[in-house]
Amino acid sequence: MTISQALRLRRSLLAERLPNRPVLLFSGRERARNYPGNSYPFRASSHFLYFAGWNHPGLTVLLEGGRAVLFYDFPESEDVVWHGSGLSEQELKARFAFDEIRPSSRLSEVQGATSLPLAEAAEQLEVMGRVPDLTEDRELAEAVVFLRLDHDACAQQQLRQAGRATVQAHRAGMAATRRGATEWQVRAAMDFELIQHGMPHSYQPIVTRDGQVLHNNAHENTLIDGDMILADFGAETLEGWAADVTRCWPVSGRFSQRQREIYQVVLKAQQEAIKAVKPWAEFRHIHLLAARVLTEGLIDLGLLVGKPDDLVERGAHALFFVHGLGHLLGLDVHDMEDLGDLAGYAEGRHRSPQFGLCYLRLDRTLKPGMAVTIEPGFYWIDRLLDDPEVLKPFADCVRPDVIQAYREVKGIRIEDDLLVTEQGHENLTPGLPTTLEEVERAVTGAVTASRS
Ligand SMILES: [Mn+2]
Repeated sequence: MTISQALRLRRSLLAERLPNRPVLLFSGRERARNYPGNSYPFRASSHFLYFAGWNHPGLTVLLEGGRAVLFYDFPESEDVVWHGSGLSEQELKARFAFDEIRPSSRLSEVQGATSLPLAEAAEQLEVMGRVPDLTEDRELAEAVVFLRLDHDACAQQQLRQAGRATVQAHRAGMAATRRGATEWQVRAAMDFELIQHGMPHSYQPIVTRDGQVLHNNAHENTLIDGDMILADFGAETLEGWAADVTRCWPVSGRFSQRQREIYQVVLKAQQEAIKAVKPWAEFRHIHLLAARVLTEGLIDLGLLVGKPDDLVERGAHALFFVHGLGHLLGLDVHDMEDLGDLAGYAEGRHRSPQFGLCYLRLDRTLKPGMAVTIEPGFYWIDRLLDDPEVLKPFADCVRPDVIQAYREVKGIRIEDDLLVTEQGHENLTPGLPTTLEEVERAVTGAVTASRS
């Protein structure tokens, strides 16, 4: 399925769900870096990309009855001097299946259109000097969520592409890791792979020895023996589809005993969770399954004491596994999170107030065509584990003396991307070192032959 076929299909499916309702979608504006002539790299709104395909700023598309009208001003001669003439009308129509292209001045003729609840929409229209009758539309948002949850053949291809480039980047990061290198140097080796694929990141990379800081985007540290890299790093294809993968590996090429123990526990939780990914499974149950497997492992190691089910119900595991098991994946790395929990939570379901569970981003029944991440983790977060007030409610089930011995583990997360299929699931990020032995071999270089 080509991109233009996919775009036509998506537009007609939207028209089927919302007949007689014209919809305006906006690509968004370039963001100035202090002054307009120097902008941040542009990335169009994902809803726009899904239906219009063209990653270009300042665009509006009108979807009506399955047709797509692009509002676009072809560059004037001064623009051509600086930026080139860009795609011609014929090229735009052929590549993105636009039925018609109108100058943006004709946007004012659009009557009674709705759009998604995006601040971006109002802002872009204001810049164009024209605000048509535009209302926020919950039914439209629900229809878009319905369609974007179910990845078509074109989207699946894109997700696989993003996955493949991401796997190569992680392998390159493992191979480039050595004592005395900086985190930046490891990241550079990973970036090199993406750039070779012509792909940007799908989110700000995490490549750090301090994986216990959950969203740590700094790379200044010099690596020493005993450190472990946590890399949460994903590619985005040219059409905008994301991968999201995390691996951890030891700088020395050998995990320490404590790292090894915890890594095995997290890996088992991940593997059990992946096995449970299939149509009609409840993602919340898979999250709780992973929490239970992790808790059993921590009981075996002596960090926790008690019955696994009781501990999970009380949220004791969340002292270490603070976040949710995963999230939707698609054009956004947390797909459609711009719509709040409308995509992540099925109708009538809401976030739990409990610490840990409140960070679960997905509570839906899995269906074929959905893509999700599976990413359990263990974190030694001193703000939590050194605080007697935090530990107090768990005084009967945590062993502070044993916990202290695992401080050196810092953060371990193992994350893969899964497509739900009729038969169960497809791993979109296969072939990445995952077991302790595979990871150690990849760091020490014994795995280079399999990269060709
Ligand atoms: Mn993720």
